[in-house]
Amino acid sequence: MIDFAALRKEFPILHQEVHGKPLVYLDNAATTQKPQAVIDAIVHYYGQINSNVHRGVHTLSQRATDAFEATRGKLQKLVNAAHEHEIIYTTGTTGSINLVAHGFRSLLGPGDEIVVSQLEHHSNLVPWQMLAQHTGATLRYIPIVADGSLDLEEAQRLLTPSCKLLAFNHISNALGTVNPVKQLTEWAHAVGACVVVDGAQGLPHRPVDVQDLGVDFYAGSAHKMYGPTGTGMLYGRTEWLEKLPPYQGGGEMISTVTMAQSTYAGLPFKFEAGTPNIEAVVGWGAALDWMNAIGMDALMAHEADLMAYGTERLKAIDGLVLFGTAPEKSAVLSFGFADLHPYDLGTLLDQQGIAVRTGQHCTQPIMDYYSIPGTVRASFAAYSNREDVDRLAVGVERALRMLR
Ligand code: C6P
Repeated sequence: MIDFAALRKEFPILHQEVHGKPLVYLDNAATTQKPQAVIDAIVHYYGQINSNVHRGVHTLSQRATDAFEATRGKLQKLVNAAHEHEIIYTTGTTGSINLVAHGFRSLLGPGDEIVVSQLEHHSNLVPWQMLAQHTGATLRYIPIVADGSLDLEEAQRLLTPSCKLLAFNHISNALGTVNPVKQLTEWAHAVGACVVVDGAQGLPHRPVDVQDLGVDFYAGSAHKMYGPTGTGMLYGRTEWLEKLPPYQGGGEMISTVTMAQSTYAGLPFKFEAGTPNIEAVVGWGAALDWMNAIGMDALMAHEADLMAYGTERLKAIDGLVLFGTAPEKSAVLSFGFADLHPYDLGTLLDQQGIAVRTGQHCTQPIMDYYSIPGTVRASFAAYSNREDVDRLAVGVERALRMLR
């Protein structure tokens, strides 16, 4: 049995006041806070083993390399990748998706189609627009329906032999919708398309088994799962990683370099040019250990309780509209009021020490679908509790009295 109240004490940042009120941090979909274990791992890295990786025979470099590579093994286990070399370190989900999109420049042309959903973060949309512009391929969109889930009939219609690539998220950051990854992947593979999943919100909130899901690529960010900013991963199936050309050229990604030409390193290093964000990768390893100690089942049960309680508390507020009511949702409550701008509400919540995100959440097509300027988004993590939800509900009521 996990003691979630005790676990909250491991996050030093949560124990402070903002505008004279105890902080309520409900912006976890933007980034999670870091437990002491992660902070300690980074301090230890810089205090004891800082060195460049894969480059020196000296002891510190080997220690740094071991710590750096240990995280790759943990990530392989986390997503059940068949091989460790299928985990590529990147700068984050955005970096991962751009790597794939760039690689597809040499694989697509006019007549080919890229299918993306309307539910995407701009990170899983703009790179495909750029790819379409570059190659002459056509971009098509799976629309969303009123509850914020994907129109699956339309998805099936769009998945024709012309579709060479399907990209969608595991979980929507704006609405919390959990998408049927396995089903969509099966449909895409039936027409020969490659499947790219944005797992920025999937990895922190759901178990991920890339072999069971069957996906070709799965992207994630450390900072959304209690780890540091500036690093992330791309899982890629070996066949696809071998097919894609390198993303960036530089040190580490080569096998031989002459004045005339270069040959490239094997996986995963072919995609890891330059000195990586070593301390962040090491810190991510500590975050993965921390999450493992809780276990995904306990985490999901905890967050499901907060979602049920939060939905009930918010729905009781007069005039509140909840955006995203799909049957399977995760850790996000997005809401608004017909007569109020989300920024005004967010500002008044901040005055009460409550941190939420307001606006479009980098998902403008979703906001356009609902014809709204944005939402107020409360999002949960392991350390969130019912008291946070109560403070949010009371805070919203108070803000409403001030604004109306
Ligand atoms: N969403 C949010 O507040 P990066 O910035 O590369 O770590 O992650 C980008 C990204 C991609 N896909 C999804 C589904 C995401 O949620 C995010 C990041 C944050 O919702 C910051 S915009």
